[in-house]
Amino acid sequence: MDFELVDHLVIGAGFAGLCAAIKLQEAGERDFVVVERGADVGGTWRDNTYPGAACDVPSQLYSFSFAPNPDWSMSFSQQPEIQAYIRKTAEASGTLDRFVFRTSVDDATWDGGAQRWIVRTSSEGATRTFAARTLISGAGGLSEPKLPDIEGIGSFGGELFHSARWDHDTDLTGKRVAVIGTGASSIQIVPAIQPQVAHLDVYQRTAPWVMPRHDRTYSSLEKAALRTVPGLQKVYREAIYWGRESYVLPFTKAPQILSPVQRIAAGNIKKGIQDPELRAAVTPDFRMGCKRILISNTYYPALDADNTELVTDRITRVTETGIVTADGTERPIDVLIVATGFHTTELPITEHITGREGHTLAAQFEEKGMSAYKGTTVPGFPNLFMLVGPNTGLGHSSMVFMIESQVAYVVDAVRTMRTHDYATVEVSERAERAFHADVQHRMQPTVWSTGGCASWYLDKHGHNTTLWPRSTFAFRALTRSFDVAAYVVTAPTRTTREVVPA
Ligand code: N01
Repeated sequence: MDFELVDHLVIGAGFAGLCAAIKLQEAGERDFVVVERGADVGGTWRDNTYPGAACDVPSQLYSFSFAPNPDWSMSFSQQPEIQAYIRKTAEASGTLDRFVFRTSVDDATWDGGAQRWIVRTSSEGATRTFAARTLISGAGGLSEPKLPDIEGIGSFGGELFHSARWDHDTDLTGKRVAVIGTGASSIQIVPAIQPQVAHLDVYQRTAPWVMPRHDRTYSSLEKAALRTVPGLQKVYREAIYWGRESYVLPFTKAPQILSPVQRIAAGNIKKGIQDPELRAAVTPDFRMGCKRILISNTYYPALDADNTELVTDRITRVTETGIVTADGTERPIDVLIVATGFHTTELPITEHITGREGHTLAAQFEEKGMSAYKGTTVPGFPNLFMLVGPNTGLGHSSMVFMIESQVAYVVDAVRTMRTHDYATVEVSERAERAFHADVQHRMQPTVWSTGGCASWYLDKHGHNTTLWPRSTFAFRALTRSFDVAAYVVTAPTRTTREVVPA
């Protein structure tokens, strides 16, 4: 078998993988490859092209601190603009020649003898195998669409697609359309397609809290000022950052503080919907913040439109021509859009990564619960670094901030390995357990645990394995430098020429 020796193999070319590539290069690491199954950079922003797709975190913060963009057209950017930003940043970084597109990671197996990850990839039938010193996963938490397990869904005869795999060849004009789900994706899709379709059924299992969206277009003067006034963009970004950070206390320690905000969301319902029955149907029965707080000025009016019906009866099955609910009603449709979210608590990439003891990361997570030291490293998986790993998600601020923090940690780990000639670094079981216990302890008073809802933040045991229960600056402080004392390190045992498949 031919191996391609590389120092670092990065999985995924979204915000996380791209950030890793840029920062590795800046640190003088030249020998790395980024493997991406899609045809372009962008990750979730490349894949989610549904009508109305936009960010609900302000653009100034939802961008790299090292690649500020004074030209955002709006305070909350639309998907095409974010995707263009990611592409432009990738081009400007000079790292794109290290990216291998349309290539999937089939499996990555730790070879203890060679002290390398043996990574098999495939691209349209052709395979390549890399032997990498470190494996950096930027595969993301929102990459694998989750289809609802509803009886008969496979027999539906019309067009059916997931929100993250939008079928742009399907013209919705004049059609009867159903959307299943009322999460962040759905509340953007519904108002975008409602004026176009003949009839729209929105299937709601749980009503979300939806705040007004304070979006606005930046004037040319503002953009010019951001471009030319020294330090202005940084100060602006900081102000947005601290505004967002003010949510940490209510989310994590004192959810009752959110009561006035919840009243604003209740006002948004009143403003957007005239029908009292519909108002009652969309009013959540859990505390705000328990599920992601959504923002929209157009969702409620779209639900209130004459051609829309909100269906709250449980779906029992899908037929060839429609959807049947528990009350026996069948609503005929031409197109079925499932906006039912992603595999978040199982992280699909973990099924493809096999560690030191011969089991997959998925199996370890299944047995011990999904957890990683500082959201990044896992015992039994030497030289593996996860970006956007367990308990790094946010309910209030920008994931790009978390990604930059984690990447700084990983790059410092790589630097430490070079400086001290460590062949492997593996977090100790003790350090990881202590970290996990602290995270879960802090999770207890949070609104995600006490707010009275079921959410994708929680795994099947009710543990929150997805969100970070502290401030983002606390996370940044924890990841500022690589704390080698928490790791078991080994010296090189072989030369790189002696790689042998496991
Ligand atoms: O998915 P979701 P999403 N039958 O999991 C319902 C990010 N994002 O794609 O609440 C019927 O939030 C489910 O019901 P319930 C963001 O992090 C960001 O909308 O579980 N319904 C829910 O209503 C977000 O959190 C932006 O009872 C079923 C919906 O489907 C994450 O992506 C924009 C069902 C799923 O909601 C995911 O958002 C968009 C079933 N069998 C997304 N299964 C930004 O703006 C599920 N549901 C940054």
